[in-house]
Amino acid sequence: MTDFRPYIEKVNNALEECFPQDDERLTEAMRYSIFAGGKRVRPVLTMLACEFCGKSPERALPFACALEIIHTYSLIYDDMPCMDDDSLRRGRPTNHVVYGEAMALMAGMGLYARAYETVIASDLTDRQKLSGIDILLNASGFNGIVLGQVLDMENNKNTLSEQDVLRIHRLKTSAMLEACVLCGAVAADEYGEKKDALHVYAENIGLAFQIRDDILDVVGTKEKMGKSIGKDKKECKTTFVDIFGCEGAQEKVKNLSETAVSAIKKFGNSEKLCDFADMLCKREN
Ligand code: GRG
Repeated sequence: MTDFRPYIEKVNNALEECFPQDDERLTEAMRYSIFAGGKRVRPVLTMLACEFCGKSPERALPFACALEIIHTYSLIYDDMPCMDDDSLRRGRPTNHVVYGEAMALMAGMGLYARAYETVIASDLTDRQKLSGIDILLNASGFNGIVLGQVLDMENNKNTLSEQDVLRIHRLKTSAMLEACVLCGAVAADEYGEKKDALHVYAENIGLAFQIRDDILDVVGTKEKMGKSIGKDKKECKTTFVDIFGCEGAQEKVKNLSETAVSAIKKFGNSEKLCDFADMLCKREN
């Protein structure tokens, strides 16, 4: 199994450069969530996609950071009282619990802007920057996680079909994972077959990742997950566990992972992405 820690270390070092410490409470609030111990799934995936396309994974670091920053911003907003109203995230009190709602709102906006500044200030080419920003805006905008969140806000009557749940998962979670591999491909100047294969891979691991999240919301522990569990049931959200049961849902995870892996396996250099898919399907947090 590939050791992903060296990738995580590179991401953390690059994120340090994006958020130098100063005396502003806003900086403290942004750093609080960025360095709260997230798994760094999205930035590592971005780097692996670039490497799969035959270029050094470090080339994709500006996009990797931008994706982790946008993801962190979405988590701060997801936890706010007007959304999921949660007090625990990444094993710590949520941003608004520590800094207050108004500051959490500002920290989120500051993070979102910083994501794009990070790309613009990088030494990527203008074409890479423009393509990457287009991908980031699509995934984080009203055709991506914002719409996914809105549909999920309305998912509170336990009445959705499998297709409805799939749509929410695609928008809320897969869109960002797809953006990761597409940005990785852009950083490697790959616009052909490998990019298409990566897209299929990410659509499938994105869904698998969210279904595993639904399962862990039922069988996981607060300590391992670092966030509240049992929320889907409490909020009457339809999930894959409701539709297929825990075992059936895990079977879906396995099938999706196999489809993801088969999309990239015909190319060389796919071992790390295969290991990554495997790790995501078996994750306990
Ligand atoms: C702020 C852009 C923006 C949109 C607002 C709140 C919101 C709309 C969207 C939230 C989307 C959301 C919370 C999706 C959940 C995806 C998910 C499975 C998150 C957990 O990801 P992990 O497990 O978390 O990678 P860590 O903490 O390890 O990074």
